[in-house]
Amino acid sequence: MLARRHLCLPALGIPRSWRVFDRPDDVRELSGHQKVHSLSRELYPSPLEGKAARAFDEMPGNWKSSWFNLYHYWKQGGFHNTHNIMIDKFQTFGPIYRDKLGTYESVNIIDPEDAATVFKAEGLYPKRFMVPPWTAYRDFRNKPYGVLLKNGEGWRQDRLVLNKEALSLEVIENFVPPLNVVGEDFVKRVHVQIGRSPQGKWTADLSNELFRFALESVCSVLYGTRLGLLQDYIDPENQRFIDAISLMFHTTSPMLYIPPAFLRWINSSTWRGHVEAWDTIFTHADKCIQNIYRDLRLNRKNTKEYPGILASLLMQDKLAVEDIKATITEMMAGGVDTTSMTLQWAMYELARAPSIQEQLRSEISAAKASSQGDVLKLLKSVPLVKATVKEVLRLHPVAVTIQRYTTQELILQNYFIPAKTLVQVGIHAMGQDPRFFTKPKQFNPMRWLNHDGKHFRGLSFGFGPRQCLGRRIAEVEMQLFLIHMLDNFKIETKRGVEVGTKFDLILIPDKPIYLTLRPLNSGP
Ligand code: 2DC
Repeated sequence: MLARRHLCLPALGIPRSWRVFDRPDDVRELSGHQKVHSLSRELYPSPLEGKAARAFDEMPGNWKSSWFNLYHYWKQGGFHNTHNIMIDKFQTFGPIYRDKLGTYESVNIIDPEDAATVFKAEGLYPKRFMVPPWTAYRDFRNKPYGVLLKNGEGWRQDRLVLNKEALSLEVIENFVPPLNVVGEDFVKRVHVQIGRSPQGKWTADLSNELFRFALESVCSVLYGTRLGLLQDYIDPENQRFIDAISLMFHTTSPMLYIPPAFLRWINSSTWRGHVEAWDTIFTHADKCIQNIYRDLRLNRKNTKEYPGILASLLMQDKLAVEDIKATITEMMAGGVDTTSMTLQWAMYELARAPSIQEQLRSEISAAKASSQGDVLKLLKSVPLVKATVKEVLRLHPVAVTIQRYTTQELILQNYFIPAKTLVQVGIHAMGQDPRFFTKPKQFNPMRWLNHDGKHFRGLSFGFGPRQCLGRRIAEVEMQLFLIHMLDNFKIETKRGVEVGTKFDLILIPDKPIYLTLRPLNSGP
């Protein structure tokens, strides 16, 4: 590697071994001196011959002493602060840097045009960073991987079948009725809580209420049945499941950098907690799955209503039952903290922007009037509600980065990136950067409604065939939640309380958010 460095100087041209380039089909000017190439998959002699592109080993960043870095990182509170440390590093090193923390090696980018280059070259089998403790747990317990953790042809086969059931535009209409009812039930529950308070409003940290809402929602779509989580008394097993997911995420973050096998060997509490958490998750998901399986075999399933994703997959018989179970478990676990935290952030932002609440309310009432009870139609006429969800995810993404292993050599910011390099798009940092979003601190859903300046900026659910499988469920769930909540309540929060972000594998609020919900047609 080092020896190659000076061979890459323009006068000498690019060494043969670098020249496995695909033909750039489009070369855009960035800021005058940088060029970004997006590559087609065809093999072609390098037209970059003679152009200055710097060697991989010249890339800025602290990637040489990984264990020292990790120590430093830990000292900075890095296990809960990854997102802020990334922003600092982009400030220090510029729009691309190399990093190595413990065993975790990566190239990090922030520019949407670089993200475009990476995604356009991702190939047929896009591969993201494989969260090591998640595979370690499955290996340890001898459980099959679901689609989240599979790669290659096995991934693609499953994914094509699953897309049809969970992601394609035609199936959205199946999700709308169950998710709409769950949204309405949440509103009913809030009315009950308000009724119990002498002040006629409800002030609370809504985290747990929203966890329940999110689990109820995702299960209504996966299983086509209700768990009954929007009542005062709920089955403690469901609460244990919810708590296990938070613990699972929490114990994952240290194991991004320190191999799980090592933590297992020293019998650390992180590994033990992690195994316990997944055990709880799998046991409960298994129960839910078995119930549906039994109902199907005994022909007890109502054939008129949408049977849910699980039943639909089982009836189709295109995937092995074990694979279906593994993926449904992932979806059930993945659908709780993600949407609930996003909705919590949404209400926090809306509480601080009463005029946007008003704008949304007028959009919603107009859409309600014109759609006459057809919820699918309603969803087609609320662009500002949809933009609100996007804007919340820009400021508060669930995932700090979107990652891909490169399948071929690339040039990013004029550096050579070898094939099989882990490239991370820092979407959290991108969302805060004035180069890519004007007035980035401002919560402004309207920014998503004009058509320019959005190129590779809305990456909250990832991109392409490896994007979030739960995306459509999450979107419809969150849009309907906001529609019903805004149509019924004023959302308020204490002035002057700034809530920050904490990395707990996913990004979450760093302190409880207290929200006040007040019925719309009552007083101030
Ligand atoms: C965490 O550096 C930080 O949707 C790492 O519903 C890189 C990384 C890789 C994969 C990401 C993960 C981060 C955050 C959580 C994500 C995950 C992929 C899927 C998962 C974004 C950014 C999530 C939350 C799934 C979880 C499903 C699971 C419970 C089975």
